Amino acid sequence: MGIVNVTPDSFSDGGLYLDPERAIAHGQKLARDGAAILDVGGESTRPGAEEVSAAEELGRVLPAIEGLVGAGAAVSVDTSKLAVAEAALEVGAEIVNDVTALRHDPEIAGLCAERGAGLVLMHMRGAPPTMQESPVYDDVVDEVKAFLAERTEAALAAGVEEERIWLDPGIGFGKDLEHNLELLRRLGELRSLGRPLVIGASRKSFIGMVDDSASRERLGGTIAASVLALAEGADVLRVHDVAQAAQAMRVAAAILG
Ligand code: HH2
Repeated sequence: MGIVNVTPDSFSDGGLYLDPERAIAHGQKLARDGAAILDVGGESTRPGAEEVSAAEELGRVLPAIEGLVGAGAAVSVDTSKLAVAEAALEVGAEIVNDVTALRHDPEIAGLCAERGAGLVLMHMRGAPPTMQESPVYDDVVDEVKAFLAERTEAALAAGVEEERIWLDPGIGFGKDLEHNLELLRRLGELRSLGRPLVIGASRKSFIGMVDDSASRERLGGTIAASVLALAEGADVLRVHDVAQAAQAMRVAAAILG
């Protein structure tokens, strides 16, 4: 899954692809580099980020989604807003990637059910403005797992087909360094949820906490986390640097058999 951030303020590439033409060209490059899905987002969820309006978010993502769908790409829309999800599916997006797991707009579940769209449910403790203020867990893996199981039930109750639900432990969302490392180390425990696992470790700050690197200098750490996630059973890797990650995945998969 290649990341297309149509935002002025994303933590590692904010402003680079705010112009729709640039976003489309970037998405097409990621597809050529090996991305099976392009995840288009119009609102940063970095720690401390403020919400943007649905109108603003729509104005950012719709032209990029239309252009990428028109070019033959499979697109997911990274949004928590019903209006944005609805318009994105209308122009051909196939998946809604909701980092709030239906807590912001529960009606997204009914929308996905009705349209037969895929749905990514992600774990987040708190909300972006405050989520990194001393998160506490008894057992982060058990708590994330219980949350994802409960959110899956909510999606199923709204009519979403089980086969269309993917789950994501939300690396960096309301977790400190040790929580992120433990989730990656014990990712295999989430396999028993029975749904494909999405991992978004790309360029995240936990990498910088290990080696003091800046966000644009975390490719090696991204690859390390992604390869180990693959070995633990991750199915979808959400990354900025698709060419390098895809090569790492091919080689890791060949070794793992
Ligand atoms: N991470 C980000 C955004 N959306 N979706 C899923 N399913 N999993 C993730 O880990 C995830 C996500 C944050 O990364 P990015 O889009 O690069 O930054 P920003 O939120 O600042 O735009």
